[in-house]
Amino acid sequence: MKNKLYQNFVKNKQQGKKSLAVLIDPDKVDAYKIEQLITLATNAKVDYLLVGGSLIISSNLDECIQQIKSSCDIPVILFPGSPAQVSKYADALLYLSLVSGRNAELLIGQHVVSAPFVRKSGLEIMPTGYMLIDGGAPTTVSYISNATPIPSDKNEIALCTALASEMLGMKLIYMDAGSGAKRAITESMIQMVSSQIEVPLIIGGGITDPEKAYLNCKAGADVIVVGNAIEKDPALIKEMATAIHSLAVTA
Ligand code: 1GP
Repeated sequence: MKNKLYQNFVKNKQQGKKSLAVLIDPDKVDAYKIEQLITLATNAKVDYLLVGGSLIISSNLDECIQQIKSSCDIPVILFPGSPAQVSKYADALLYLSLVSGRNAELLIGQHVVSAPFVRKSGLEIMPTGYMLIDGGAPTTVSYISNATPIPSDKNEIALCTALASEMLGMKLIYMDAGSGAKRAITESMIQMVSSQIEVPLIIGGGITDPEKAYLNCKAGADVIVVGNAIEKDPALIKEMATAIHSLAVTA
């Protein structure tokens, strides 16, 4: 089926089913760690594995994804910090446009340069309006992107940015406080944005406990992304998944 994973996102949203995506930074894992994460993720029924990072130094992206794909059925979605992080071994690509910033390179420039090989990769492409929200301190993504994040209390800016992205044709909105953010995105911002957009909403950055993940979902997040907290304590996968999956499915 064309756009199989995206159809899955949409179906889950319609049914009120909330999902957990575990973010794997290829720089921070070795083969042993990947195996450990996959076992925990499979047992916890994790919905997606996101692979990528704002800055990747090692060159083991393909190997990392091949290992994941050979040991589990959880869909692998690329979350690239640059066009160099495109691997044909994944299932899909968050085709990110940094809509909260005014850096033309990250809005469209890098997409133009990499378009032919992204198309050739055969990956499912998910056009994503990527919004950086201030998380209380500079993060790797805010530094690398050279873009000012949306202030954490400016819900209306977040809403207008998300609405504009949706009207421009973005199929997903990803609001991110940045990896390791001191402050995760507020429920009031999530609520305001989710109540007025139709496409699935991904939330991440600084989510360290299951209660926060649960509250984010109740506020309207469809997919919760957790990276750092799980890197530090992989056993958290189970608690996060249980909290997120505990929300009632409506249809
Ligand atoms: C970062 O949203 C992701 O882009 C995940 O953030 O590592 O803080 O969980 P954390």
